[in-house]
Amino acid sequence: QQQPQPPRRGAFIVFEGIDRCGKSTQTALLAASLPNSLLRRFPDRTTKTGAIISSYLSHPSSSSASSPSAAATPSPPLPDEAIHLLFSANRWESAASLTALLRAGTNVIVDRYAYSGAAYTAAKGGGGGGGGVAGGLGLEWCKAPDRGLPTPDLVVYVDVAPAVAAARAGYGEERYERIEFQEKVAAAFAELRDERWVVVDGTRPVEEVQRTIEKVAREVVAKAGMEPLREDLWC
Ligand code: DGP
Ligand code: NA
Ligand code: NA
Repeated sequence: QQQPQPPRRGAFIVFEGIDRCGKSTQTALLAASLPNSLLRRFPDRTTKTGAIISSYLSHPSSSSASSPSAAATPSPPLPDEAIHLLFSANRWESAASLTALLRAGTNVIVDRYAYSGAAYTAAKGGGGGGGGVAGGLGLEWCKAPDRGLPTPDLVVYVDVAPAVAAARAGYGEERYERIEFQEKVAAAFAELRDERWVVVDGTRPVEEVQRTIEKVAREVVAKAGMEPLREDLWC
């Protein structure tokens, strides 16, 4: 008599891109069309680290402590290094549950991951990280805290020029939404690209982008069950 087979593992699909590239629309469409899938996003603003991150993002600069409504003993602004580690911690908080879902056979789609983590902080450190800076906010320093996270099977990079994204509704509401900064983020993303990335043109019509992504995602889902799940991002 045959033992029941363990479920095929699910595929781990990450979406990345600059602000207002259309990722959130596309992750939702893929989650709706891909069987047995679930959508998560980072930062996960529902956890304790997420609440600090959300407050940080909603302030245009670090001057919130000087607002009239601030407490008598305002907390000092978060240094770039500290908020970087909180974003990473926010991903580590979910790592075990993501892994469990994948092992149970669920396809996990995430809106942003460690690539955003490295790209957004490296952009503060003076560019795309190509300068070979090892310390400070250089790209290698930025990647370090996320090393060893679950490794995606596919990274969908939704490519939109910063000037095009800036013309979209709602732009400028959050801290990082400035064109010059987004140019640096895009340059840092380009440094992070590897063989698991697929770049899609985010300026095409929504349904066309969706079809392109769904086709690639279905191929990756079909193959994912044949490879072990890796927990060795950037190792
Ligand atoms: P979103 O909810 O996808 O719009 O992301 C919020 C903002 O935070 C967006 O500007 C991208 C940025 N972001 C996402 N993840 C990280 C991260 O790990 N580190 C930093 N510094 N910024 C991040
Ligand atoms: Na945003
Ligand atoms: Na978004």
